[in-house]
Parts: sequence; structure tokens; C-alpha cells
Amino acid sequence: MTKTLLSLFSSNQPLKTPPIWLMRQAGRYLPEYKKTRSQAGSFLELCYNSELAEEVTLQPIRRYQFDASIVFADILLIPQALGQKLWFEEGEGPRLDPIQSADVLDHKDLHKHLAPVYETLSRLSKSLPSETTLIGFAGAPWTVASYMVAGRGTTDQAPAKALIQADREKFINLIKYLADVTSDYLERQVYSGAEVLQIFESWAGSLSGNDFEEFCIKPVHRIVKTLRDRGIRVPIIGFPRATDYDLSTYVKETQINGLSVDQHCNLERLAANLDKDIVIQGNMAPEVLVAGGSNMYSEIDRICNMLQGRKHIFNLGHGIVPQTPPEHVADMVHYIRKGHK
Ligand code: 1CP
Repeated sequence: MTKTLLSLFSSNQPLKTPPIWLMRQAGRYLPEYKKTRSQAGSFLELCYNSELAEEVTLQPIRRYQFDASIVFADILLIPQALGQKLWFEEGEGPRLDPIQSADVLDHKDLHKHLAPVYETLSRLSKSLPSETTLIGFAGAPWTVASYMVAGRGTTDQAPAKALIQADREKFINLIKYLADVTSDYLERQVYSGAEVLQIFESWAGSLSGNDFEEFCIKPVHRIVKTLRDRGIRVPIIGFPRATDYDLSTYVKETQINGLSVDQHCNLERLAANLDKDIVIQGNMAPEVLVAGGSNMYSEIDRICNMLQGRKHIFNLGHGIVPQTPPEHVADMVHYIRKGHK
């Protein structure tokens, strides 16, 4: 069977029905996920238990036959693999021992620490249906650094921005260091079975001008170039969320092959400006999926009609939220596959 999502990148033809997957498709909206997670003990134990991580990655595929499967892991495993302390406060989110410089990091155990993720990928490449594309991922350096410097998730990334002002050179070094270890990590993911890579820049929206170019564009390009120089040919999707920066320039400068866009992106303008070879992924608002029903169907129509004739992967503008009724996901998939309006 053909891997529909993967083939989209190499063909010249858009598909009649867009391939579908959802960011965070394995997660707390699924009762079977909650069960496996409690079996694992904690979220981090689940990430490092390849057998259970494989199981939660497969759960949404069994239910919905999505066209792609994203390996179950987290963007914050990299800081932990570099020796930074990481834990999750129940109901609150990630916590790290804040750092200010790459000097305190050490990558000698990077692959040893991340070996369970490679193992999850290689298990999945054997257990997934043959038509399902396996996606590997990492956080982009700026987004990961914003957690490393703040020691937690923040709404405005103020601590990392303050460090840019206080010691720009030091911050540039941290970002370059993260770009290099992230390249090593993604390269290994491909050797373990990842067929497409996605780079999550969830906090792209908090930088602008020169800082956006220095800390969002340059490091993502550095990762893409390093992988290409090493002979890695798999398609790479970028996800610069919630930025006003010109997205076709982002694509050109980073050299990514697919662009994942959030729900605020104006698809008409994007489609008019972006090279036809570039795959567009997105962009239904997660709350539309929570509500379901007729409004969801008209949103699906709007998005799919707007991107007709383009290479399009149907996805949300951001991760699926825990309060999403699982049956709305089934309704969404069914409606898109039966050809929408
Ligand atoms: O079970 C739980 O309670 C944990 C919830 C959870 C899950 C399911 C976290 C904690 N991470 C994940 C998995 C995850 N994270 C995946 C797995 C694959 C899939 O998509 O199914 C992926 C790709 C991520 C990526 C990720 N983690 C991002 C980038 C995408 C985004 O959502 O913006 C970010 C910013 C994180 C950090 C993180 N991990 C978890 C939480 C709650 C957060 C966000 C913290 C914050 O609000 O700042």
C-alpha cells in the first residue's frame, strides 16, 4: 500500500482527499491513553518506556486510521538528555532547573539517554499499517531554549528574551549548541525509522525582526542543512506557530519542505504566495473540533476548498486539547474522507 502522506512530498499532483493526522493525537482526550499512562506511572516514564510509548502511539491509529503517526515523546527530552533536571508537576506542566548557558550542558550521553525514543520508532516502523507514515520530531532551538532558561512554560518567554538582551553571544551559543544536538537526534530518528520530520517552533510568535531571523530562522536552517549534508533526504515540516513573519520567506530561508500553519494563518494569502511544491499542513482551530457539528463541517469545507489544487495535509492549528470528545475526531475523519463539500 502507498503511504499517502509521504508520497505527497514527492509527487507533482495534489491528492483529492488530504491525508490527515493531528498534533498530540496520542493524549488525554483518549480513555485508552489515560489507562496506559497510569500503567506507566508518569508522563516521563511513558516517554522512556518503548513498549508503552509504542502502544499510545498506535492507539489513535487503531481508532481513526490516521495517515500518519507521530512518535510519542516530548520536545523537553533533549534538555534532560543534556543533563538538565526535568520533571512534570501534575496538572501544571513541565519544570526544569533553569540554565543560562550551554557551558553547563553535556551531550556525551545524548544518544544513550534518548535510546528509548529510537527504540519506539523502530518498533513502530514494524507495527504500523503499511500505509501509515511515521513522523519523528523535535522542538526548534528557540522554543526548547525558552523552557530551559525559564525552567517552565511561560506565556511570553520573558526570561529567554531577557537573556538575549543581557548576553546575546551567550544566547547565540546556546541556540547553536541546541541546533547541533537536535540535528544528531533527528538523524538518529531517521535511522530508526522516521519517514518525515517535524520541527515544532511553538513560540515563534514571541520574537520579531532580527531576533526572529537569528533565533528562529538560522537555527532551523542549520538543522535542515546539517541533515541534508549528511545525506538525510526525508521531508521536513516546520511549524512556526503564531508568527507575523512572512511565511514564504520562512520556508525559503529554512529550506523546509512542508509548512504547518496555526489557525490564525490566512490560507488564501499563504496559498497565493507559497511555492506550489511546498506542502501546507493545518489549520483547523482545536476548539472547533471540541464543539464538533455543523460549524466543524463548514470549517473543514472552507479549509479544504481554499487549499484545493495544493499539496495539503489536514491537521489542527495546534495540538488537540484534552476536552475533545473522541467521537468528534471520528466525525471529522469520516467527513473529510467521504469528500466533504
Ligand atoms: O499525559 C500528560 O499529562 C502529558 C501531556 C503531554 C503529551 C501527551 C505532554 C506534556 N507532552 C505530550 C506529548 C507530545 N508533546 C508530543 C507527542 C506526539 C503527539 O503529538 O501525539 C509532541 C509532538 C509534543 C510536543 C511538545 N511538547 C510541544 C510542541 C507542540 C505544542 O504543543 O506547542 C511543546 C511546547 C511541549 C512541551 C509540553 N509537554 C507537555 C506539556 C503540557 C507541554 C507544554 C507546556 C506549556 O504549556 O508550555
